[in-house]
Amino acid sequence: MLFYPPYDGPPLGAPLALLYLASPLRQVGFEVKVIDNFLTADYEQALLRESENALCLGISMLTGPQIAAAVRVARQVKRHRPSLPVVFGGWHPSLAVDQTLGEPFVDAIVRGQGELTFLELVQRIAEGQDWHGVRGLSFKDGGDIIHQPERPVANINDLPRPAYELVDHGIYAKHSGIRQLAYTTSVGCPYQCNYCTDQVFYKRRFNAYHVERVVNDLTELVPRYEIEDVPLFDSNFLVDRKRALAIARGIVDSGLTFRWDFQTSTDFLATMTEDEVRLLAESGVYHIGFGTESGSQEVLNLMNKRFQHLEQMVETARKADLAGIHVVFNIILGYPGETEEHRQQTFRFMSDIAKQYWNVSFSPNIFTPYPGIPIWPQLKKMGVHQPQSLEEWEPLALGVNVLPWLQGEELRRLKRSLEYFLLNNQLRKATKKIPWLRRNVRRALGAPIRWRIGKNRYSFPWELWVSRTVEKVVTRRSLLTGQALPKQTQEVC
Ligand code: B12
Ligand code: SF4
Repeated sequence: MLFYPPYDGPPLGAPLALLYLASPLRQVGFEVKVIDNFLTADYEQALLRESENALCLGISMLTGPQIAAAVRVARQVKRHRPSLPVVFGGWHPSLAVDQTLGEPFVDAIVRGQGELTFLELVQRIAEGQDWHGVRGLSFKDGGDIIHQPERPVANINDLPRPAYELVDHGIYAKHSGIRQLAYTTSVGCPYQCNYCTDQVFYKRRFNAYHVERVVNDLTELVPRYEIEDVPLFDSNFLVDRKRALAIARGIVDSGLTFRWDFQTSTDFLATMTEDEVRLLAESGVYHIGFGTESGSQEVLNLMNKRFQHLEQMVETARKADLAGIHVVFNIILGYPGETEEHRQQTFRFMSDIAKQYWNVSFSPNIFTPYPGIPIWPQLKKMGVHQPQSLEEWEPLALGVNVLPWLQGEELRRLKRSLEYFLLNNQLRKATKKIPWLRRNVRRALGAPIRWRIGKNRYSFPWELWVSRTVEKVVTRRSLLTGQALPKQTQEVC
């Protein structure tokens, strides 16, 4: 039994981690049940029912909201059938091993890449053998916690295709509104940003499928499951640009039409030619996410992002714009060492890019420290409280502020400048297609907003009051006509 706990937001296709884990198990004859809240609304009851005959329960977990349901379910199942091994895996348990294994309802943790370790463990359970010697596994033995040595990361070309056939993809489409197939062409990123744990998990090795495998998989799976959209879950898709372009060429040559998107860093896209970026678009790439993080080179250096330069962000926006690809620039605010001046630099720099290129949106967030990130020793010295139990990590959703240096008046100013930054971009987008409105709205609101961002002056925020009133009027009018409004995502604009 494999369980994917609910997270906030619509699904991004079926839970890929579980489909990856299921494949090698099914190849040697085990039956695998994938359970999540989208497939089974009464997932807690279903897990209790299924646990009667199960060999073990595997639970995947990220830091944040998934923890609550994972804990609840594991407790219930353990109470119901105490002898059933409960195994946790995924990013959170792998990065906070002792703390997670310290919980009474966890028997073992598969650290890092899971396919081979989990297969070996399940085989041992089925054969009634002990768990000593399973590389990559941490487990309880009586009162002791045993950590087996690390298992080297396997070449992903040697691992089977995820068991997509296990789930009904239409169910996820009902919730997200689009038929999606999550797919990974690579794991690992060669960089070492100080706030990211990819280096801990995948050891900085870019471990990627050969071009033929990706193209064959997609050309087979997309028509089979009537897929419209393929979000890639790679950490940094463009690390090998030649490979990425060959994949795009393969998709074009296949004659299939579907859209796909990925995340990568600006240094890779900026150094591609305009024609190469156009080829990505021609193959269906409609959106790319970038961890641009800051408009200050000093802050980027503090993050250990020396590989990324400001002019590359502009170049990325330009080339993607030419090709008709929408881009999201993620921004981290409040990183240790960032001053208010750095922050203003970021807002000014990003606003300037947005002024030139319509295709750019932003997703700004306050820095949230997750377990295992390399900068933790410095954070502790700076007074950040490190959660002391599994459940203390649960409220750490994106945007939660736990930074002692970003409180009070400074935090209020940050929030205000952020609101102005987002409003400026919303106005820009809202008035894009109507030139006369653009001219007038810009004169009335755009100029003062840009002045505020430039001068860092946010007292008497009349533009925000106006915008909120307009928003309310629009909402009321829509309710009157009975038209359902989508939920506003304030952070992405
Ligand atoms: C897609 C994704 C999401 C999706 C997942 C949706 C879905 N349908 O799967 C969503 C949008 C939910 C998401 C959310 C978040 N994400 Co996210 N996400 C990713 C991403 C890009 C891919 C994950 C993935 O599926 N990979 C493919 C699968 C095959 O790999 P995998 O999940 O790692 O699984 C393997 C192993 O981990 C292991 N394994 C996993 N589960 C289990 C279970 C068992 C029993 C076993 C034995 C093994 C095992 O075996 C698998 C096969 O090798 C990763 C980055 C990355 N490159 O992995 C970030 C990443 C996992 N996310 C991250 C973060 C920070 C978040 C958020 C916490 C941010 C936030 N606070 O809002 C949120 C979670 C909170 C919330 N909103 O619910 C961090 C992880 C931090 C952490 N400590 O958990 C990552 C690593 C990004 C990064 N580089 O920092 N994310
Ligand atoms: S470039 Fe992205 S994936 Fe790579 S280390 Fe930095 S944040 Fe992590």
